Amino acid sequence: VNGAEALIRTLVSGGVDTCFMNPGTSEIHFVAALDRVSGMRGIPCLFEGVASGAADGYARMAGKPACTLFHLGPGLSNALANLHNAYRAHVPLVNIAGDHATYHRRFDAPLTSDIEAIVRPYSAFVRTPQNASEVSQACADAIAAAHSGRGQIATLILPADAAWSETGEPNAPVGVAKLSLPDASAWDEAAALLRNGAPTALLLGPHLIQGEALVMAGRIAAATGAKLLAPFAFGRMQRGVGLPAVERIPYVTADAIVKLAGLKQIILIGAGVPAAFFAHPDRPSLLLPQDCKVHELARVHDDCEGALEALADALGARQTPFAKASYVKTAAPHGAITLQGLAEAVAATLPEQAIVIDESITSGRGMMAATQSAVPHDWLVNTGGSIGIGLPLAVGAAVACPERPVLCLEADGSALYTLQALWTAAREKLRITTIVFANRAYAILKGELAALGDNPGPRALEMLDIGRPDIDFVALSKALGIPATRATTLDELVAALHRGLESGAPNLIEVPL
Ligand SMILES: Cc1ncc(C[n+]2csc(CCOP(=O)(O)OP(=O)(O)O)c2C)c(N)n1
Repeated sequence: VNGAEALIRTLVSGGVDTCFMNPGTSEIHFVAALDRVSGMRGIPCLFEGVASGAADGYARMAGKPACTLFHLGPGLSNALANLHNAYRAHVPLVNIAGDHATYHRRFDAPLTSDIEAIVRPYSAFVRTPQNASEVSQACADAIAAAHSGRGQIATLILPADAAWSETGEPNAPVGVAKLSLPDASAWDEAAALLRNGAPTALLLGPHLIQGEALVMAGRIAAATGAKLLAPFAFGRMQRGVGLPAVERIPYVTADAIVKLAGLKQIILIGAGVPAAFFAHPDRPSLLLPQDCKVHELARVHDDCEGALEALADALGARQTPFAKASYVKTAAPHGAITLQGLAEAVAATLPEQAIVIDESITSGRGMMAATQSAVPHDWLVNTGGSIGIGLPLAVGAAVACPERPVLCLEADGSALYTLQALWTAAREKLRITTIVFANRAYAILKGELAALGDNPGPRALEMLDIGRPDIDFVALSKALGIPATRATTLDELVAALHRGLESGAPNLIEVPL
């Protein structure tokens, strides 16, 4: 076998069987190996940011890493914005970039760059095997690193000669480290705080707003009266009927401060001290009241679930019934489009076990409230503030969960960073319904500009308009292979959502605002 085949075999035997890729010449041996090694599904993406965002969405839903394949430093650089989001989502990801053959680098051919330096800020692990015989072990170590803690980005840089040279049968075993529990004093102190009667919140990090951990948090909340909070940026939240409700800290600093006002104690479980998205000259960076005591029960890469269970035991809350959201059927809205009406249309049509990808920015502020008591579903949002994640996340989530409908709520400006994701969704026949909220503006930034106080000038305002020329998302979608329609009333939107979500195929709805 050559190094590329050894790599793919090691990936597949380590459970990594999906590769979102945009390859070039230096990765062509990896591509060729797809026909010689079975078990790896290659998914072509037309821009690297689609591949990195899809790998993030895949990992959030599959709970295991996909791999990516990028073309040297430039391909990797195109992937970085969504690698940033994946890094912030604490997902496992095996990130592979090709490089020139080891002996070719010194000739400074045009694509030469310092690949390790480009990717290091987002990678918990970076390894460049120097020859084919090092590839399998490097890959096994990368998979282990991707799985360690909560999930991390492990980058493998594969020189072309390490890919094409012959080597022995790959047999590197993948070892996975266990998560460590914090010291018992951490939950004893948390239990004492929860018993003292002061207004308290649990701030739940990634992986605690889903599954058993979410239920356990609900039991603790029911036993103690504590509030359940999630940061504004989270990877995946399970919600809807039957589950404990978790409140999301709002994006707008003033709203976040109001939400947290009155808290005397906060217990961090895999989450950091809540901070504003941006600093502002006359607002605080930290959102908690000044007299709020902060206790860290566990850090994100600890065994947070174990710590939560230990805390429940310390409180005698293991079996306490938790408060469940009860089902509320939302009536289908009618008439002219309003933001509240959009949220109701989503709540009224959301199918059971839908995966909602929310990059709706200003058009979707009412969506989570409207769907709190809907049928059970998952909610995925932007974790790193780098827009252009929604359409790729939808691709990754749909690949991970082909039997579940995916609803992608996408603002028009954000959609245009990674629109090529629609082509991958069409090619793979993914079950994604995308709504594009076409307000023809960077509306959130218009709000920021207005908040500066002086009347915004026309030249400044023009920078935030994306309606000149008008962008036709129906035509763009059709051009990329996805049937599309335009909904100009709530009735049309509800009908299009029913049709689209039931079609089992990709489709897109443009909603002009
Ligand atoms: C990669 C990246 N580039 C630029 C920004 C800055 N930015 C934040 S929001 C925004 C515009 C959002 O517009 P749109 O997606 O249409 O949503 P709207 O505000 O209109 O609801 C921009 C450019 C960013 N967050 N990430």
